[in-house]
Amino acid sequence: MDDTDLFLLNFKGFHFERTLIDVDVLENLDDFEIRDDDVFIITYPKSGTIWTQQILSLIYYEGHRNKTENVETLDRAPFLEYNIRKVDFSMMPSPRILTSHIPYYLAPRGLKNKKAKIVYTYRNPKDILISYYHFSNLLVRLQASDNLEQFMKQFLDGKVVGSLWFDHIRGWYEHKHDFNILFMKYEDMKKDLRSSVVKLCSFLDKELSEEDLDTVVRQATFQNMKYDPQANYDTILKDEVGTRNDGCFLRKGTVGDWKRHLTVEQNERFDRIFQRKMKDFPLEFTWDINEQ
Ligand code: PPS
Repeated sequence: MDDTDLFLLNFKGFHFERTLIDVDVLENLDDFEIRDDDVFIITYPKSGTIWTQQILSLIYYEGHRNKTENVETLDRAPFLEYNIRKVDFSMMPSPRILTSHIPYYLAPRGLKNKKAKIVYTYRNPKDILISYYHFSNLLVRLQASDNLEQFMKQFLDGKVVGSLWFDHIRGWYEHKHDFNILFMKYEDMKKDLRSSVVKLCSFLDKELSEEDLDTVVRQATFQNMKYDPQANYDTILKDEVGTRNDGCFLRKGTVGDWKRHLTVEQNERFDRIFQRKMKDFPLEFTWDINEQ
């Protein structure tokens, strides 16, 4: 057993965070009862999960939009496998918004029968790497790294929660016909949040007035979420999960931060692996917001 195994639990070839996972939940994932109007947010870690949770909960629930309900984003769209607040999913009112990092092959049977909708948010993997590096050093339940090189090796070996990014996105994309799934690109959301919200509404069959759309967009900006205690995870991380430093979950929220961190050699190495693994992969990635 190396240090990595203290933090990771391998279930059917996929790495989960050991201390937050309930193996019973994993054993029963296949039978998890799906409702027709469920919507799942599925992501590889650090790809824009909380952002999508926030947007979808604002689209679906007027009480969140007009702030008459005081519910944290995590509880509006709880994690299926990291059920840290022990939500009884069967008691959640419909439509339920549920969140997960699972790979396509662990998805509940009902999802494979296209019973519910899935929003899969993806992000360029170099920014994920940097975001994940900071997050791993922040959270006591993740393995800290002395430097980026050490973390990059783990990330590229899939020895992190969520396993290999390449496998996660490829798996979901190549099996997209088995699911009712929409792929949302983090960088597109960053470039034009309003259009992204409109796209989501159309997929979810939700009609919002122009005014409501404006409200969703306003409340889902990085600046708003960072200072919104319901959305920024500050209390949850510090009090319930445990942190090592004063870092924030909503750290920067930008595109292209990797340029400030990767050396030329690291970047070239990353590119070589990316070319090899993602050859012929149809989705396009945006590495820098100014490139378009
Ligand atoms: S997790 O741990 O998997 O749930 O993390 P996840 O929520 O997927 O990813 C966290 C990163 O998303 C950024 N974020 C945002 N970016 C832009 N706009 C908004 N509104 C927003 N909300 C969250 C967050 O800052 C993390 O990225 P980094 O690069 O670390 O800042």
